[in-house]
Amino acid sequence: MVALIYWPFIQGRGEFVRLLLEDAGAEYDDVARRPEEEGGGIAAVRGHMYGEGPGPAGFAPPFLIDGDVKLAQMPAVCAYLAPRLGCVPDDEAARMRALQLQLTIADMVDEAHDTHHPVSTARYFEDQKAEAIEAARDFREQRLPKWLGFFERTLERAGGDYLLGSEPSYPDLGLFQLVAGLRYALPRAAEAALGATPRVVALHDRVAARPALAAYLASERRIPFNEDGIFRHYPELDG
Ligand SMILES: N[C@@H](CCC(=O)N[C@@H](CS)C(=O)NCC(=O)O)C(=O)O
Repeated sequence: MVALIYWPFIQGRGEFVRLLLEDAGAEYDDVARRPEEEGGGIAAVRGHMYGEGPGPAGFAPPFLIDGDVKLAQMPAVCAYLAPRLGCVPDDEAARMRALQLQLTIADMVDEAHDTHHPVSTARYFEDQKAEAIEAARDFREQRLPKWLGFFERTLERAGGDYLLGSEPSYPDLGLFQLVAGLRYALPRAAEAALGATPRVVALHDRVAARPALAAYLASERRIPFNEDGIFRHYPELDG
């Protein structure tokens, strides 16, 4: 059984890995969600940031442990798991294309995060609120439609129901999570932008309806969005 090590109180970047595992019905140990006295909690994440576990440490969670293998960086973790879980086609070009799309999703995740932390991740939102209001305006007016437009065109060109064509793969789960997160963080701006990207909305709904994911999303394993994560709802940033 693989182990996921990620902050236990947010969806964050760990959620992209959880979605993959949950969709495949895989058993996994979500280590930090165990109580601290059972090896979980924040202490588990800190331990793995500073050298615990097999192999060299990655810089920041999510971390995946599979036997002797320890990996960090969300897209790399997903690319490692996907062939093992049957969530990416076999041929190399399709696998690299899936990774390309997941890296693009990760880039957009960074930008969404930086709307509330445009100056520094090391400072509180309240200490960079004026800059955040400005950054969020540019994100809402320019970047959000541009990013979603890219995924809309990708779906159109793919000619099927999914980003790679007729078969679902892990970036589809990632795009679902992006839409869910944006709707939570910036409900007005997200609905306005999504109005122009019907294929992205349909993809979100198709992924949400996958039986294993629907069960996961309704379960207590799905941590609710909150103001500690990547997608934070601060009304002043939504225009
Ligand atoms: N590019 C990395 C980013 C990892 C990352 O920034 N993790 C955050 C949580 S989502 C963290 O714990 N950062 C700790 C730090 O930067 O000190 C990825 O995609 O996994």
